Amino acid sequence: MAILPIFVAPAPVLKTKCAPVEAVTPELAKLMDDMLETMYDAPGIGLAAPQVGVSKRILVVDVARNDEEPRPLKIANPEILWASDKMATYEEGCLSFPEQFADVDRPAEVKIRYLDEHNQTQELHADGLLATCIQHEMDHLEGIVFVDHLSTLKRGMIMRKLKKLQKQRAA
Ligand code: GNR
Ligand code: NI
Repeated sequence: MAILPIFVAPAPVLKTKCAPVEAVTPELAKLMDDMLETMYDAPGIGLAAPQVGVSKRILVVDVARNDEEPRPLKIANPEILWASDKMATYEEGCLSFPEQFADVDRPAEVKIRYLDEHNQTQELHADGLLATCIQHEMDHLEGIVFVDHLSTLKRGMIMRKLKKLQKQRAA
């Protein structure tokens, strides 16, 4: 396994729509493992392939708390089959926007279909933080990031703070 570098906004790869995978090959299953290791190291609860510079429809998620057994999900080519009318608001962060947080509204529950690490079709009904995280990761596959859900004003504030932080880090 390997820890991969995470791309930070405004990297163009974060704005690029990802291509479906033809099949989850052993090489792509290894990428999923590397993404999980990268996510746990960060630490984060989800990671999408474009965040490690790969424009493919692949993501990993694990919303288990530290006091719980890990529950890694390895997902390729996800599709939303159903989304609840009921919405939920979470304070979101993103590993590509270090130290930036904002409330985002999304459907509270979703049902998805995807290919797992064995190239098998799976379906999953998600609610709570898992539903939010899966939707955040699926946005990344479309080149959409959480600040795209905010007002122009809030997005501008976050982009300025991020720029300042990057400048400090470089110095
Ligand atoms: O680690 C992460 N935390 C998080 C918190 C609330 C809603 C979404 C997320 S995903 C984020 C990791 C990340 O950037 N995934 O793309
Ligand atoms: Ni993110």
